[in-house]
Amino acid sequence: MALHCIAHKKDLDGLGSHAIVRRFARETGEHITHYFADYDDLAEIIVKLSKEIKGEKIIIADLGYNSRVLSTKDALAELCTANEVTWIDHHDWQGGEEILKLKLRFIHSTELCAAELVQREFMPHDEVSQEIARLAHAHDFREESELAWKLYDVISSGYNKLSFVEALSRGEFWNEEFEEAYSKYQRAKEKGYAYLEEHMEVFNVNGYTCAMALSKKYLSSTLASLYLQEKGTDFVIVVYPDGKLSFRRNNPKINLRKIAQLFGGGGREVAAGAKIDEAVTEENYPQVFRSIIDRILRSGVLNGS
Ligand SMILES: [Mn+2]
Repeated sequence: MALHCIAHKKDLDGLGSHAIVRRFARETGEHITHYFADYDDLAEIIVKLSKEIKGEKIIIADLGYNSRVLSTKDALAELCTANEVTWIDHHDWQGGEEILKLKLRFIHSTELCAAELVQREFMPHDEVSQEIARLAHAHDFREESELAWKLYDVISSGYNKLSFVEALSRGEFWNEEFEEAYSKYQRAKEKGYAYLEEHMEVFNVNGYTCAMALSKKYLSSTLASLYLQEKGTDFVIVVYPDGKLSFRRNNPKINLRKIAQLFGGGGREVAAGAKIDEAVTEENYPQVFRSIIDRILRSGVLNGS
């Protein structure tokens, strides 16, 4: 039986999940195909596979549902009926109940990261998989682990995802190529932070403070938002040139999921994302910032402070 692994492409949890499934496939001798997905292309992959494969095993990991996935429910239903689908995730599934009625195995916990769930399910006694899961957990839960954060920088540097997954799946957690990608990315990161600093504004929204900044594309939303969070404002918004928005908070009273929903996005209370239909440039970003703040003010989601 052939195995198809669809998992998040942007962080150690997603690529770690890929690596553990790859190790599992090596052990069972199954042919594996990896799909490096994000929320904007998951629906497309589902539609494509629903037309192409039958009688195979599909593992979806570290990806929650979103409105685009809901809109491809028929294709997903077809995919689940014709194949053996396991969906492993740790995001908030409130609102995704329709999907869970389909013929699929759903493994979920918000206490663990996706790679840990994948490891427990597929490689429960394998030490290398346990180590991958441990590193993914450290990064996902923002814990201290030098290696986990260095690996995350390698991913953020644009390192080839399949090569990365292959190395991890062989128990190779660091090598010369990783080192080179990592050091190059340190210089890019410094530039990215300087740019963020120069394109940042602090707003007052219904009594809450918000640091918002325009980021270069190569600075990941995790790194950019962590940088802004250090400013100590109640919440932060990272804005990307393509209109992508990333929300994080310092103040637990703020529900970021609700704010992201104002812009057609979603996520969790503690971390959420959205996208506006507008390119954000050096020229228009102050107006874009203002209109984002205005929309939050008008919505009243932060009222009651
Ligand atoms: Mn994750």
